[in-house]
Amino acid sequence: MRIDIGQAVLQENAKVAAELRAMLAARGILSVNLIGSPGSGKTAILERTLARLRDTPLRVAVLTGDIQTDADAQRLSRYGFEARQITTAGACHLDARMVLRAMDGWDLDQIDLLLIENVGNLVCPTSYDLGEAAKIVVLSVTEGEEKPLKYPGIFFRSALMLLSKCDLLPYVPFDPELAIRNARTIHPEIDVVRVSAINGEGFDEWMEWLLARRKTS
Ligand SMILES: Nc1nc2c(ncn2[C@@H]2O[C@H](COP(=O)(O)OP(=O)(O)OP(=O)(O)O)[C@@H](O)[C@H]2O)c(=O)[nH]1
Ligand SMILES: [Mg+2]
Repeated sequence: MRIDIGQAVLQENAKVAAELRAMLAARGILSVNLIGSPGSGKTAILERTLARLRDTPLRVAVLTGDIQTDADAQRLSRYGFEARQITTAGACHLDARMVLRAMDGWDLDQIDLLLIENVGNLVCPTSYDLGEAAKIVVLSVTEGEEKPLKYPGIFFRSALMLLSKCDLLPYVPFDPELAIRNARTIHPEIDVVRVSAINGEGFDEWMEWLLARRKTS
């Protein structure tokens, strides 16, 4: 008998993710899962997002995944919200059980929005449902316009592409229109917001996108 371990792992993850999704839905918590290459700017986006969310009544919690170190959780805990690190000790993605475990002890009735930063990787996190309402792919302008074509899975599954580091556009040979066309070749309905965590470009639009999701989820 041939046992497909990969499939079994994904099926088990799907079960836990379904539990997680039901748990979050029962409490009206919106959860989003940010996925992108190492250094694409996920934590920087979340830092600026948390700074903006301080001006809203929303109660936010953040989970951030890395193979080693709690450096990102330290950065994210400066904004007055709960932030916890998940260190995967080698795994190139978060899974639903890691998320469930990391939430242990949180009073879910005190949370409106759960922001999850996945391990920096454009491939492995794609197949792992974390019970989120939406996956968001972060592509920075230093990575090349062809990335959506080379790594189609994550672009196909994401509701939104955050095109990050747009402040660098004058200095790098990157055509944002082509990158967006490529993303929409893979996923015609994908939303796109151009952002810069350095100068705040696009953050009004990104916050609007996020808060609109909360109303509809
Ligand atoms: N110019 C510019 N640099 C940025 C921007 N966002 C992030 N950076 C820089 O890019 C580098 C990586 O940013 P991070 O936010 O740590 O990236 P990350 O995706 O969280 O990285 P991992 O968690 O390791 O996958 C840092 O040196 C940031 O200062 C941006 O909008 N513009
Ligand atoms: Mg990070």
